[in-house]
Amino acid sequence: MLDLSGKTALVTGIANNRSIAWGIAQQLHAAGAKLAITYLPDDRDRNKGKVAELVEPLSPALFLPCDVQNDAQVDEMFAAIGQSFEKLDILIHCLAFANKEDLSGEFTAISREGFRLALDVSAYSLIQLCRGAKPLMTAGGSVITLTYIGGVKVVPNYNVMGIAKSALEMNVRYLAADLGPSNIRVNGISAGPIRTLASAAIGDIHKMLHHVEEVSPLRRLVSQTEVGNVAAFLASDLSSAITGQILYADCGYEIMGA
Ligand code: NAD
Ligand code: IMJ
Repeated sequence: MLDLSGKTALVTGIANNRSIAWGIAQQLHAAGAKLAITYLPDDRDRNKGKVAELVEPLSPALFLPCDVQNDAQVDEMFAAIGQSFEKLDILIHCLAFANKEDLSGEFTAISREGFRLALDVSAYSLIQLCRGAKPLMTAGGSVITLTYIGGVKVVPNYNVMGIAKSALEMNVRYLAADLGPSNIRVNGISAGPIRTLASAAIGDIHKMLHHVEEVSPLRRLVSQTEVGNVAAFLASDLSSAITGQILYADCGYEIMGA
């Protein structure tokens, strides 16, 4: 098992026990990292309770609200981390959002507001979180985001999220170039399709999952734990020369032509 003891990690994007971020948090914890975990607050704080209960076994040092559309809340989150942690080593960006009606039907139907929302939450937020993390990453750092092949190739219904992932992947490269001199690495994991809250809501997802099971070289889907292991590697010093890259954790699906 790789060693992350002495390292601290900020993990965003846990909604429930199927979240990719949950798989990542578990593997970072298993490797010995100290965790700050965030949740997306809702009106009645129901999400807070749910996520708090789920992550309790990982005994996070910090548990904080973080809606990336709320600049003041993001600032408060980094202030709290700065006060509690000597330094921050690892940032996990594992979130995306588009209006549900923009994830099916005609691509040309996307509204200016729907486009803005998807790009804001799913792509701009990586820049925003890197800016906040930079002054805390005093011993260097590793930033990891989650992306999908729909940002490179056309996947039915992915629509505006494809544009957002494309922007996110280019953000990875510009951020890697910008933050490299501070010894902060920035990489993306392009995960194959996984059953989560963010995919369950999608029409035809079952067909898509079945297709990947049939076509991928490993003839199966990737698991949250396997994505977590790739994240642990990218977070660790074992990957110290890797930055600006998108690593596919998709059971080989990306190499196939048909
Ligand atoms: P998920 O629904 O469990 O996670 C999405 C997270 O985004 C949730 O925790 C949600 O609270 C958070 N979020 C949404 N809006 C937010 C905001 N304004 N501020 C802060 N957080 C916000 O689903 P998931 O599949 O685990 O998705 C995590 C990441 O993995 C996403 O970037 C997604 O695009 C990516 N991904 C998913 C798959 C898949 O098939 N599930 C494949 C490749 C990549
Ligand atoms: C999402 C839409 C269309 C096709 C899709 C997906 N396929 C996969 C996903 C084939 C695998 C899941 N994915 C990779 C995502 O990035 C999902 C992002 C997402 C999902 C929702 C659903 C609920 C909602 N808004 C969302 N915003 C982003 O209201």
